[in-house]
Amino acid sequence: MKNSGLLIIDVQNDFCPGGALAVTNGDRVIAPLNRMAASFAAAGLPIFATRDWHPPETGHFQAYGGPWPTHCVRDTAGAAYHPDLQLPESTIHLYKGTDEERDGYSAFDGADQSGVLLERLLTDRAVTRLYIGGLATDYCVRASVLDALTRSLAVTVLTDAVAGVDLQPGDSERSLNDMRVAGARLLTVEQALQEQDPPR
Ligand code: VGL
Ligand code: ZN
Repeated sequence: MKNSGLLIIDVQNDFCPGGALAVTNGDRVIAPLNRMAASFAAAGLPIFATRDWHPPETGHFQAYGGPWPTHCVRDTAGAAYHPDLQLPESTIHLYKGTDEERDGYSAFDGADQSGVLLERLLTDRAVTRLYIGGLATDYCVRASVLDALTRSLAVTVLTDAVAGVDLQPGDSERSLNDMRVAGARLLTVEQALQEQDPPR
């Protein structure tokens, strides 16, 4: 598991049942991610968690010509992590979608509170393998996985720890297939935790 990192994407109130842009069963990702995060923390491995963190006025929102209802406005309850998500003390927190002009789907658009980009945070910790879960399969998870593969990182998508928007039926399935074809492995959290020596 050396050189591995866990990347938890956008497990926020607005993407969970009852939220402004609720993903069907979005909260199903929480228990497997809590399990994975506890295991990574116990092994001393880095954990990164992103929040979609939009300005109140952005071209990302329907009110300003974009595709989405208003969601995850910075510093609002909707943008907070879901209360059941248990992030270890060591978690590195990232903010994404902060620019008014860009959707900022990918975690690689994200930076920590000092503005240090994810790519740099990974390099500093010699992370070459990412385990990725969160919301939503067909947008931010997909974009983040494909960006990670482009940067020559080894990627495992945690299939029981993702859920999708599915604006068109089948979008999540097609996205998972795109990620696999691009080089990602698809494993459940249980399978990932069982592995002794993951391949590069
Ligand atoms: C997301 C739609 C809009 C995501 C973010 O986190 O996947 N989807 N903003
Ligand atoms: Zn968004």
